[in-house]
Amino acid sequence: MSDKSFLHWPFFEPRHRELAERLEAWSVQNLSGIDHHDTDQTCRSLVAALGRDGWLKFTAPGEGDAERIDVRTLALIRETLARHAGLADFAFAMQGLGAGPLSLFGNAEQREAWLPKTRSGKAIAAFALSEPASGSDVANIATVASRDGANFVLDGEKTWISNGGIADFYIVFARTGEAPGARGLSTFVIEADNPGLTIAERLNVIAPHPLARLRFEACRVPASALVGRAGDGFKIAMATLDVFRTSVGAAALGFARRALDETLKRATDRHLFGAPLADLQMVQGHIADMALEIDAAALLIYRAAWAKDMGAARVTREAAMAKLFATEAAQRVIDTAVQIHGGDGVRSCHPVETLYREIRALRIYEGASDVQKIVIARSVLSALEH
Ligand code: COS
Repeated sequence: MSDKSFLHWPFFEPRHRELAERLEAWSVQNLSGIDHHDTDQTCRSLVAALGRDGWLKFTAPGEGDAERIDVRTLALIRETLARHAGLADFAFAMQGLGAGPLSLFGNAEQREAWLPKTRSGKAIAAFALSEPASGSDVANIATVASRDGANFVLDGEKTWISNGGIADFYIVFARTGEAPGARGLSTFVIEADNPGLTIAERLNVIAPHPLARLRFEACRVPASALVGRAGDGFKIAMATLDVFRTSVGAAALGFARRALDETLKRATDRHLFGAPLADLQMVQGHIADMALEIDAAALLIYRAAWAKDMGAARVTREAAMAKLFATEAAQRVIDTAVQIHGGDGVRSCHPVETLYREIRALRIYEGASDVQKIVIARSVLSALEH
């Protein structure tokens, strides 16, 4: 049983504690024995189940709910799902990231067209930002959207697109040329069945999930596909990432908590030199380090989430710190868990072996660790100027 004492930290309200308890029970019921062979089908089923049982409504605001996304809720859901099953966290998170630009910047028609479907699990969303020649350097995006009368025509490629191949719509960032660099990008919502959009390649990675390279060839969309204002694409991408980067840290935290849970089981069940592993001071040292990294990561994550929920205009630095620390710390925690499990730790499909594969990409996607350091350093340095 994972440590739940953090739920009594002052960042949380009673509704957060109630939700964490309900989701824990739901996860125990619904997330055992997830099939990792056909990840397309598994992710479709997970989106449908998460939608059916009301969890996806927290990925985008809508009727009867809070007006804004509650980042503490997003983070709590991601850490809980990640602790039970990485693919469930993936299915939830990508629905949020794909719907994010619509809920934050979309007009009423766009929100009405898509958000009820993403919230109920009836449409799968994807966020298409990275390109073969620009992952970290977003201002360098080469996909072009040229105006043609009342339409835009997109040409270019996007890669590492999660949900690529199973999504019903893609949020696509392309160059519209209002200005050079970051000020000349715009955001579009494009349906998967647009004839100008094809899946150029499906990509296999160490922790498999739906992932693809997309090709846009004379991909024609009406002006109504533009999300926010032309030229604001970079800011829309960054503001969306400001919300969701904290939740990547939360997923890493969920993986790390699971690694500690598995380690505690191992250290008490397994005997060595005539006593449980947990009696060895060297093992106790590892357990202390793991618990410390987990609490430090949780503090940074829920600080960033709480600041955003309290109405901070920008949490770029807090979100970058949360993502950077939590993903790097989780990698260390999981590596220690593998070590303490000995041979079992590297056995295919053992829980800690799965975690070891799952954590790696989180230090890369939605802003690699080095990018987070740039963001943090710029923020610290710019404070000197004011
Ligand atoms: N929210 C709102 N506006 C933002 C912002 C944010 N978080 N971050 C930057 N901006 C604005 C800046 O204020 C600036 O506006 P002005 O032109 O009006 O001054 C503009 O956007 C350009 O910002 P900046 O000069 O910082 O752009 P850079 O090209 O130097 O940005 C980094 C560099 C590395 C920070 C950025 O490209 C980045 O975060 N890259 C990683 C992207 C990523 O996560 N990729 C993974 C794909 S998603 S899986």
